[in-house]
Amino acid sequence: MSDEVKLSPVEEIKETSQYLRGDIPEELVDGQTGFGKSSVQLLKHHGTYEQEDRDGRAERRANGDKETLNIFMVRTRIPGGKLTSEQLLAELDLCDELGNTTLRATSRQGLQLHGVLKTNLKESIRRINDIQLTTLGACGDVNRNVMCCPAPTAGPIHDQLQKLAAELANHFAPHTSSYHDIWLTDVETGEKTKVTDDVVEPIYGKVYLPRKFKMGIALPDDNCIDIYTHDLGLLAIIRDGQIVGYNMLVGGGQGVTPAIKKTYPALAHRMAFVRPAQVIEVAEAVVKVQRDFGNREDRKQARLKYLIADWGLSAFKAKVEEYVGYPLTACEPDDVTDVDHHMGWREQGDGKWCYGLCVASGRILDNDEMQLKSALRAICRELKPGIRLTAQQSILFADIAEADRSRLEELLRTHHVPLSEQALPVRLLSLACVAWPTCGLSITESERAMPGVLTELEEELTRQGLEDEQITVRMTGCPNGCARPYNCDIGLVGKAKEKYTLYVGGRTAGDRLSYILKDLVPRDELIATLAPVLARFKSERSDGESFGDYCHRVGAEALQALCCG
Ligand code: SRM
Ligand code: SF4
Repeated sequence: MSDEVKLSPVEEIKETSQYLRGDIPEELVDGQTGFGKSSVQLLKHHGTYEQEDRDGRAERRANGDKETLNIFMVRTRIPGGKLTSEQLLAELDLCDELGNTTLRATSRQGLQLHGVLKTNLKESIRRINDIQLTTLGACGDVNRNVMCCPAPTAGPIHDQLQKLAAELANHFAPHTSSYHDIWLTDVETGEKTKVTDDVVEPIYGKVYLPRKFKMGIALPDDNCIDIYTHDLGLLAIIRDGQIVGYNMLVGGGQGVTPAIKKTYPALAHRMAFVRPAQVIEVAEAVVKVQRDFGNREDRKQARLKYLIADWGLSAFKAKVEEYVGYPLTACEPDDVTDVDHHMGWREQGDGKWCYGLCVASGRILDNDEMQLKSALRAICRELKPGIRLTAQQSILFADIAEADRSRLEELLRTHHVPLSEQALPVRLLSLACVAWPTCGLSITESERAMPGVLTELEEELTRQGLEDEQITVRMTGCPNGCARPYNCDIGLVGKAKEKYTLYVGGRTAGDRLSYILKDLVPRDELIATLAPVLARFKSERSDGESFGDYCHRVGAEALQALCCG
C-alpha cells in the first residue's frame, strides 16, 4: 500500500495561488458574470462567495436562459460585533447601491451583503475598507470573525473581553498583500505589489489552515456566543471582580453531513486554564497544531474536532504544550450557567442605556409591514448610538442618553418596527440561517420559514400556558449548522424538500448536544409534532426544570414514542 497523501483539490489551489491571488485580478475584469473554479475557492478568503439567485433560476431556465446569473455574497467580519453608527449607515448604503437592498446580520456577529454583481464586487469591498472594516478572513481556511459577548456594560470585564476579541482578530488576520492589491489599488493605473515568496504568513504559511477556524469569548453567566461550538473558546474566569484568566476550550463544531457517518457535531473540550498574558501564544499554538496536523486530504474531516477525536484530548494538549514550550494548567471549575439575549432596555452602569432590538433572522430590510432599514438609518443619524451585533442576529444600540430613550422607541414605532418587549422569550432567542434563495447548499427554507414557524410555536406555547418559558429554537436549511441547531432546546434542520429533522434535548446554555426526536417532519407538521412533548413537559417537569433539561432527562425513547407512536 502506498503512503502517498492525496491532498484535497483546495490544497493545491491555495498552494499555487501566491498567497490567495491566483487568477482573481485577471478574471475580475474578463467580462464574465462569474469566476473560474479555483478563484471561487480563493475568493472565500477575501470574504466573498459566488452564488446564484435560486428563486430566479427556474424562471430563467423556463425562459430558455441556460446561463447562470452569478451574484456575490460579501461578508464583513466585525470582531465582537462592535461597530459605529457611521459604519452601519455605510453598510446600509452599500446594500441599497450595490446589493439586493437588504443587509444581513449573521450568527457570528458579522454583516453580509447579498446579490452583489461581479462588476460591483471591487467597489463593495473597497468601500467596506474605506470605513475601517474588512472582508479579509471573513470566510476561507483561516480564523474567522472572533465572537465576544457584545453587551456594552461599563466596567473592566466587558471592555477587556472586547479588547481581547480585537487583539485575537488582528493577530490571526491573514497578512497577504493580494487582498490590498486586488481590491484596494486602482486597476486603471496598473499599480500592483508583486507577490513574491518573501510575503510571509507568519501563522498560516503558504497553504493556510486545513479548514475554517472559529474563536469566541464568553462569560460563565452569559454564554450568548455559544462557546461550546467554537474551535477555540475562551471562558473568562472572574475572581474579586477581575478577569484572572480563561478556561480554553477546543474542538467544538456543528457541521455534519448525514450521508457521511464519520461527520458529526461536537462540543468543545475543556483543555486548560490560561492567564491573560498567555492567551495569544497558547491560541497560536492551538492554531499551528491544527495547521500542521489537521486533515488536508478530506475536507469533511478537516476541522479541529476531528483531529482531537483522532488523537484524544490529552495527546492534543501535550502537542500544544510542546508548541508553546511549557506545561498548561488544568481548567478552573467554572463553566457556563446561562445566556443573556441582551434584548430590551438595560442600564450600562455609566449613566447610559442600551437597547436590544430583536431582528427576525438578522434580515434588515424595508417592506410594507415594517421599515427596519429606514428605522436604523434614522436612529443612526439622529442618536448616533454605538452599534453591537449579537450572536442571535440582533442589534444593540449602545450609549443612549436617558433623555433619548423615548425618541428611540418613537423612531422604531414610526417605522412599524415591533419593540423587543412585544416578543415572547422564544422569539428573542431564536436563530435561522440564510438558506434559500442565496445559499447554494440549502435544501429547505430557513430564514423565510422561521417567522411562520415561530408564530405557530408561540400560539402553541400560549395555548399550553408555557409562553414565558425560555426556549431556544434554531432552524437551518441544511445540516451544516450555520444557526447552531445541535445544542439548543429545539433544532429544526432541513433534510429533504420541505422536511426537517427535529432535535430536542440540548439547552439554552449550549453545553449539551441534542438528539433526534423525529426525522423528515414536513414543515407544516413541526409544531403539531412538538405539541405532545410540550404538554408532557408541562405536566411532568420538576420544579424550575427547563424544556431542554426535561427532554434530556426523559430521553429519546420515551419522547420519540410520544410523537411517532
Ligand atoms: Fe455557515 C457554509 C452562511 C455561520 C457552518 N455558511 C456556509 C455558506 C457560505 C454556504 C456555502 O458554503 O456555500 C453560507 C452562505 C449563505 C448565504 O447565502 O449567505 C453560510 N454561516 C452562514 C451565516 C451567514 C448564517 C446566518 O444566517 O447567519 C453565518 C455567517 C457567520 C459569519 O459572520 O461568519 C454562518 N456556519 C455558521 C456557523 C455558526 C457559527 O460559526 O457560530 C456554523 C456552525 C459552526 C461550525 O462552523 O461548525 C457554520 N457554514 C457552516 C458549514 C459546515 C462546516 C463544517 O465544519 O462542516 C458550511 C459548509 C462548509 O464549510 O463546507 C457553511
Ligand atoms: Fe446554507 Fe446550510 Fe448554512 Fe443554512 S445551514 S446557510 S442552508 S449552508
